[in-house]
Amino acid sequence: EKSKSSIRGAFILFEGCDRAGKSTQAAKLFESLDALGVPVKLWKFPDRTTLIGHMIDKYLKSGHDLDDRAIHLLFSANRWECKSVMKDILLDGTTLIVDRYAYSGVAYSAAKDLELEWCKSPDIGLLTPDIVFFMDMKAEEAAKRGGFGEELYEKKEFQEKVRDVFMLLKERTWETLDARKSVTELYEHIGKMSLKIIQECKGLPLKEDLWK
Ligand code: ADP
Ligand code: FDM
Ligand code: MG
Repeated sequence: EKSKSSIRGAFILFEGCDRAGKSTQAAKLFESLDALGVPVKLWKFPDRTTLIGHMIDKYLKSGHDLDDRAIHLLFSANRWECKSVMKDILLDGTTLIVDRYAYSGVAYSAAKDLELEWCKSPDIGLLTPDIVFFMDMKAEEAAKRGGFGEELYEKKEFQEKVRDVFMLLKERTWETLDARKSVTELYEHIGKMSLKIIQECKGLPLKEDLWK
C-alpha cells in the first residue's frame, strides 16, 4: 500500500472578468510547473464535462430561460460534485490550478441583483484556495481583446457590475494583478508567487472552510 504523504498540493485560483487573461495565465503556469517536474493539474469552472455542466453550457450558449437562482445553484452544484476529486488530487500532493470558482459564481449572480449573502451561501464549506490571482481590468479595455463573443454574459455593462462585486469579495489570499500588463510580465510574478505558495502549503492541512 502506498504510504500517504503529508505533503499536499496547492490550490491556485485565477479569477476575474471575461477576457482578463485567466485562461492564458493558467495554461502558462501549468506548462511551466509541469516542465519543472511539479505534479500539477489544470481545472476549469464551469466544468462543462459533467451532466450539470452540460446544462450550464446550454444555458450560457442559448441564454435559455432559467431562473437566476436556479442557474446559480447549478453552478454551485457543479463545484460540489467536483469537490471530492479535487480534494483527492490535492492530498495526493498534486497542485491544482483552477480557472474560475465560487468567486465568479457570486460575482455574476450578484451582478444580476441577487443578494450577496444568498449568493455565497451554497458554496460555504467548499475547498478554500491558497492563493487567488485576481486579474483586474476595466470591461471596456477587456472588450477590445477581440471583442466579446456570443455567450450570455459577454456585455460591457454587465461585466462592469461583475467587476464591482469581485472587489467586494477580496480576501487576504488575493493577489490583485493589473491585467493590462503583458503576458510575460504578468507571468513572471505569477510563477514566482506560485512556487512560494506551493512550498508554504506542503505541511499545512487542506482548508475546507470557504466563507465559513
Ligand atoms: P479569460 O480566460 O480571462 O477570458 P483569455 O486568457 O482567454 O482570458 O484571454 C482573452 C484574450 O486576450 C485572448 O485573445 C488572449 O490571447 C488575450 N490576452 C491574454 N492575456 C493578455 C495580455 N496580458 N495582454 C494582451 N492580450 C492578452
Ligand atoms: N460563471 C462562471 C458564472 O456565472 N458562475 C459561476 O459559478 C462560474 C464558475 O460562466 F461568463 C460564468 C462566467 C462566464 C461563464 O466562463 C463561463 P468561461 O470562463 O468563459 O468558460
Ligand atoms: Mg477563460
